[in-house]
Amino acid sequence: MTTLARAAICRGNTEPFAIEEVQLDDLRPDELRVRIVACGVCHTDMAVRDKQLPVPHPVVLGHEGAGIVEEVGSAVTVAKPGDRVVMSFNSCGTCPSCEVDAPTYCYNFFPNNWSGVRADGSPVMFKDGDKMNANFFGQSSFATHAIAHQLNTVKVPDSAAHIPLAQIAPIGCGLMTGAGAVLRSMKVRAGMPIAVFGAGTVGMAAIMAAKIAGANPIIAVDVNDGRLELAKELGATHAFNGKDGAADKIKELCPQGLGYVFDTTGINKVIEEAWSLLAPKGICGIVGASNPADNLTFNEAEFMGNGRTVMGILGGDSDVGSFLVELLDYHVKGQFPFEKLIGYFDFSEINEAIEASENGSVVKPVLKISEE
Ligand code: CXF
Ligand code: ZN
Repeated sequence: MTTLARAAICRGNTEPFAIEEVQLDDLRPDELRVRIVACGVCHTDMAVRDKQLPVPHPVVLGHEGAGIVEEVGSAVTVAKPGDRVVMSFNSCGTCPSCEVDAPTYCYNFFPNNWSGVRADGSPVMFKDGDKMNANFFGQSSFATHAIAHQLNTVKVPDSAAHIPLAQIAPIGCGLMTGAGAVLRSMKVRAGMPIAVFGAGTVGMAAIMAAKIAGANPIIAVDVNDGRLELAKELGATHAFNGKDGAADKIKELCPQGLGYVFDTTGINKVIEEAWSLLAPKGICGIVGASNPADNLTFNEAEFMGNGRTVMGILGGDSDVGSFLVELLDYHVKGQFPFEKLIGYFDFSEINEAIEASENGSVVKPVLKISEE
């Protein structure tokens, strides 16, 4: 028997998201139905709205959901009805990347996250009896209810029982990406200098994680002075405006070069300049969404002679389950204070939340969808 839900339907960027009635399919053995309490808004939702990613329209987006499990399929072991859960991206669990706990590079990422249907082609959502594209990142959490999966659902540990789900919701995307880039992908060493370019959710998470790792100095670069102030509150030891000779200031501060540069801007000229600031054995981590036509140019002799690494990073090399629990532990201890990035909106204000994300007035908008 299908479940009735209300979902925000995206029909492109010429009309606002509209909250309408939909029906959710019955659960498969490895699926959970989650009553959504809250969902963060991410720039990837807007990239899909703007057709920059190959997700079919109309579609129900939202991929930073948190909620309470209502029902589970027969093979689900990650959570049971009544559990508080947070959701992240989905993966196949069996490809060569998943086999080595690197699901962000899942060979079957598209069918499991962006096809609009389950990986086997069946719809998870209907509207007036017709298929509705959903299963976005294995959830589609801009809705009162979502079908999630065994591999993208994490039970919130009891140690975080006192933290509201609305606060925890955004942990499964940008926060995980920035923190994972520092702690898992680049494995930042204590005492080494790092510069983070772009102080949005991913950059701020990287700065908080760099502090956890003991990096020093931790340099934030952005073009927005308000963001730079917040970056300092979260752990940056220095903050330079990118419009104001940031590279020269970094060279003056760290004449031997930087152990790590981390780019979240996706702007090739920013990345090339950041790369030029690296010390011997330095790592340049890249996560920013870029123009698909862009290339990067590096001097080959400097690249080889200094033993530099240029590292493309997806989702902070997160393995979902254990890493999200680790990040929640840092959050509970006050070492990962991402609540400072959040601005809350009612579900009915979804278009205002998106606007706040796009105009930069809120770093991480979170929609409150139901009471906990
Ligand atoms: C994703 C990209 C693929 C891995 C998880 C995070 N980004 C979403 O916005
Ligand atoms: Zn995202």
